[in-house]
Amino acid sequence: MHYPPAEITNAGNINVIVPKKKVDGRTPEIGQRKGISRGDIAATNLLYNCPRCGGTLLEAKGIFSPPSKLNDSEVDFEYCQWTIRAAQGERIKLVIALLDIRKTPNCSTDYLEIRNGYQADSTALGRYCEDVGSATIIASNFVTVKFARSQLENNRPGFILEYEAICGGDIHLESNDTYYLESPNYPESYKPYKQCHWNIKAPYKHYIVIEFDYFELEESKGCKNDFVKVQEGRNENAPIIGKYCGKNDYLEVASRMKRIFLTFVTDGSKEAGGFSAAISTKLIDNNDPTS
Ligand SMILES: [Ca+2]
Repeated sequence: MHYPPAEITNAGNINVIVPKKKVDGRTPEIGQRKGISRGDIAATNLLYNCPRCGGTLLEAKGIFSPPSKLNDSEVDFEYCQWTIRAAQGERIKLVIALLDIRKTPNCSTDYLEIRNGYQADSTALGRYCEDVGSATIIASNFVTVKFARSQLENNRPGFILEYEAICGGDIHLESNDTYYLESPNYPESYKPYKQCHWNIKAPYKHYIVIEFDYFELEESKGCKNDFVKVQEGRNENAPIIGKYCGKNDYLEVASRMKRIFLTFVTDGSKEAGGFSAAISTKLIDNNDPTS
């Protein structure tokens, strides 16, 4: 809805469209005040009972499968292709929850194929035509999923594939290394409901310095909404060095030892530009009383 709620009514206090059903005793917000609706294909592919032969999936997570029957009973072959996209800096985790495809030598005619990227010659992560159990595949932020089957096998379900955009990971630095880390989707705004953890490790007798040359997160009391948390150690139980939010023109955080556990969390409303940081290692100087 791109008009004010009462734009085309003859009484200014009456809304044009009002939901009939109340949720928790309140009239729910609709239209632009609620947000942008999901793309049709992305939305329908999230459902088992409304599968499509191909499409673009932009949701942060979802589950999809091909139609249970061939689209056209006259054709003797069906070929479907989906692309899954996540934000820059994220990776896509795929889980083959079910695979039921006719087995052919080298999976030549009937198969599920997963590729990193979107070009035909991009790296194939796997081609499957027999049960692989619950296989998990980690890909880049752009994945192509191809499915081919012959008409004779149209009573088989094909596959059920779950996907999720994930962030974080391990960063192992050598002496004098610099690693550039950005919030997912940077330089665009980060997305709501993100939780990323990075395990940063420096070599023996080194400590870690994180220089944020750009830092802008939603400002909130106690940084309870969106925040970056830096901890001295290898997991979320480690001592906290600092928790940061809002806008910082220049922020530098250093550890005393060789490990940092870095967390980036966002809540459901108000996003900002995120962060861009250079992470480097420095030799611990035993003569320096602060080290
Ligand atoms: Ca937020």
